[in-house]
Amino acid sequence: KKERLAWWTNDRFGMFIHWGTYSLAGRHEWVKKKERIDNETYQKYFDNFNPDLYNPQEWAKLAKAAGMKYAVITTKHHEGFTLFDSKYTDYKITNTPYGKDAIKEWVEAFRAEGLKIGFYYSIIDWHHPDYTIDRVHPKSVGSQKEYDKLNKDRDMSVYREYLKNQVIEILTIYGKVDILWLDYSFPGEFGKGKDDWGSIELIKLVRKLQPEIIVNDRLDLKEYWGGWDFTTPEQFKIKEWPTHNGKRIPWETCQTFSGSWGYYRDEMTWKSNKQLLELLIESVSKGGNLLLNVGPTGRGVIDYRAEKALYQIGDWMKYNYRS
Ligand code: FUL
Repeated sequence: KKERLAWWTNDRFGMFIHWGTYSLAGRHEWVKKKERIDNETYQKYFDNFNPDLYNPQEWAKLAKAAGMKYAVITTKHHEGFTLFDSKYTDYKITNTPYGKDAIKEWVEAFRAEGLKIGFYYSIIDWHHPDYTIDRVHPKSVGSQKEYDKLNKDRDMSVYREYLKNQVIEILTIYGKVDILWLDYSFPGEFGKGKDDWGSIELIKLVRKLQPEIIVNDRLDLKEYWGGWDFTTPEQFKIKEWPTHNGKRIPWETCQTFSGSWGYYRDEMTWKSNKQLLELLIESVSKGGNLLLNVGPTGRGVIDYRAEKALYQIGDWMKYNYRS
C-alpha cells in the first residue's frame, strides 16, 4: 500500500473538478435534491448541455500553473448523468447537444501536461429507476411505510450491477487511472452501506482491473483496511493526524473555493488567497494532501475567481515548492 501511494504522498496537491448538468443551473450540485426537482423538470439541463467553451487543455495548464500534480474529475455525480460514453445508460453526454465523450478529451489533456488522473464516481444515483429512494434522494420521505411504497418496484441489485458495469467502463476505456474516488455511503436509517453497494466485491474488482490504483474511503469499508488507501476529511481542517487501528493513515482534505462543489454563480463566500495558502501549507505540514475544487460553468469554463486564485497560488509555489 505504501508503495502504490508513494507518488501521491509526495505530490500533495491536486485539482478536484465537479462538472455535470447541474452546472447549468449554477446553484449547487445538489440542486435536484435541495429543491426536490423531478426528472422531467431537471431534463432541461440535459437537453441544453452544450459546453461550447470546453477546453480541457486550458484546465490542465491552469492546474499545472498552480503547482498541482494530479486531478480528479466527476465522471458521474449524484444526479446520475455521465460525462463519459457509457454503454449502460442513455443519460450520458454523448446524447446531449455536445455529443462527445468529455472524459476522453479530459484524460488526454491532463496526461499531456504530465498530471496524474483520477476519476470521481458517485455510487449515489438520483436518476437510475432501480436505485431505491433513501434519505438523501430528491424524493426522500419520512417513514418506513412511505419508503416501502415508493421502492416497491425498485431493485437495488439491478442498480448494483449497473454501478459495477460503469466502474468497469471507467477503469478499462481510458488506460491507466491513478485514483478512484467513490462517493459515498451513508449507513443507518433510510441510508445505504456496504451491502447496498456490494462494496467488498467492487473493491476487489477495482484492484484486479487497476492494480496500482489508489482508492478513497467512502465505501463503508472501515474494517476492511485492504479496501482503501486514504481518508477524506471534507471541508474542514484536521486537528490531529487521522488514525486507523491506532496507526496514522494517509489523508487528503477536499475543499472548495466557496461553499458548493458545482458551479454556483451567486455564492459570495469565496476564500481569500491567504486562507487558501494557509490551507495548503497547513495540510501539507500536517502530512496530508489538498484536493482543491473547481466547478466549471455549463459552458465549460473555470470561474475567473478560481482562475485568478490558482495563478496566485502558483506564484507562491514558484518560490516555495521543492519536489
Ligand atoms: C460529497 C458530495 O455529496 C458532494 O457533492 C461532493 O461531491 C463532495 C466531494 O462529496 O459527499
